[in-house]
Amino acid sequence: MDEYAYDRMRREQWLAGEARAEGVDRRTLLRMLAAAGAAGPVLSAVGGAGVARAASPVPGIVKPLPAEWFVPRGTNAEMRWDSVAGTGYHTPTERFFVRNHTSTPLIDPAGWRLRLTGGGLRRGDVEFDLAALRRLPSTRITALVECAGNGRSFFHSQQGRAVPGTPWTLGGVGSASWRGVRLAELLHRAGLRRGAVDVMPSGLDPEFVTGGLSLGRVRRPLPLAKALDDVLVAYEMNGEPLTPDHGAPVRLVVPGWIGIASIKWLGTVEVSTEPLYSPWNTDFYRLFGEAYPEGGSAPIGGQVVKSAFELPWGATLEAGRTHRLTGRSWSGSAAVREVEVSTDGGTVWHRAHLLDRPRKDGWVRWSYDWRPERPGGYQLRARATDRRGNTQPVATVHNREGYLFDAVVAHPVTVARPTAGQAAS
Ligand SMILES: Nc1nc2c(c(=O)[nH]1)N[C@H]1C(S)=C(S)[C@@H](COP(=O)(O)O)O[C@H]1N2
Ligand SMILES: [Mo]
Repeated sequence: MDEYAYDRMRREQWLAGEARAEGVDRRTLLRMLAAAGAAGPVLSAVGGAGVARAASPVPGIVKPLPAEWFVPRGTNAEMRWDSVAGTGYHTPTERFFVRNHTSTPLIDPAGWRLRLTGGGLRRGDVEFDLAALRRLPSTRITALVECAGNGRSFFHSQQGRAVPGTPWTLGGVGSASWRGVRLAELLHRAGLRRGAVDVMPSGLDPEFVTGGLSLGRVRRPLPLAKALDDVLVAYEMNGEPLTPDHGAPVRLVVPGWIGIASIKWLGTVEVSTEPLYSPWNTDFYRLFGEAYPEGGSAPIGGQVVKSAFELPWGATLEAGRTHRLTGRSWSGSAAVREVEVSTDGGTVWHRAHLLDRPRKDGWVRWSYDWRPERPGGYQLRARATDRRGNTQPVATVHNREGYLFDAVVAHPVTVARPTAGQAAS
């Protein structure tokens, strides 16, 4: 099921009055879309009624955010790539990036219910509590969660054009193992009506307020075909119950789709016989700019190819020694086929050694041994290619919101003369 084609179709249906936009009235949304087309992203300002937790560098996030592991970014926390070498294939939960539109709610698991509702159900509403969910057949999957804006800051720092929105470097992504019940299982148990077309999961976090308007709960429709395919209603992350910041007690995991699809703190799932539309459909995830049509591109689809070094920005390395450089590469559409590293500004590329068997919905760890002889400043580059032939370009075509940065990132390091005491080693 193609996310891109789906969102474009729903948007056209909505503009033609054939899809329902629940929660926000049509005039308001049209006004916001017009503003988005003219003046920058609508969803960058954050209001919301969450509890501010003063001790945290990011009010609204519950878990500790040590400065060695995270960079605070507004209501979000970015994972530091220089902190994850040697942490294993999956991102440890305590190091996983957090993207909150408002703030993390604390939900009592005993009182929590998931309600399936809507005209697309044959026998009316159905509720599951956590115990009921845990009694159902469970599935474990590996999937990345990656924010659509991951890499955004490089539009400015590397390509010279500022873009608004959260200035992620490359740490708006994580890999985890997820356990839960397939959404298909719940939908079949609830009983689907033949005319059901869309599924709208909705979060229990505070309503999202921007420009004085509440857009309601964070929610984003999925086509029934995707919902019945590989979507997981997850209650475990990396073998433990979900933690508050990552959606406890239950979140959705939508493999291969941008992070916003994986609704946290899942409360209701509406099953509709009408096409559904929400502010989190890709009107706010479209590409604007001189390379795109006047009203913006069609909505963006899956994630692109990226690579990151597990190395501090501006690291100092000693000359005349071999350094094992490590990193990870991933792609939204296929397994990574190859990773190359350049240490000379992108002229000569060397094949990196892949440490994992490449897989779809996961990243691959790699290493490259580098022995710099001459002291000075260098830029390290890693470039991945996936099995569909998607590769990382020298530059990403500019788009105003800074989505889908896929260009090779130049990672600066300094090579220093060996200090006297170490020269003999
Ligand atoms: N209910 C709810 N779900 C949500 C969000 C949110 O703010 N509220 N943020 C979304 C976005 S934009 C992303 S990128 C992912 C981030 O998941 P994480 O915080 O577990 O890393 O959650 C998604 N699910
Ligand atoms: Mo996101």
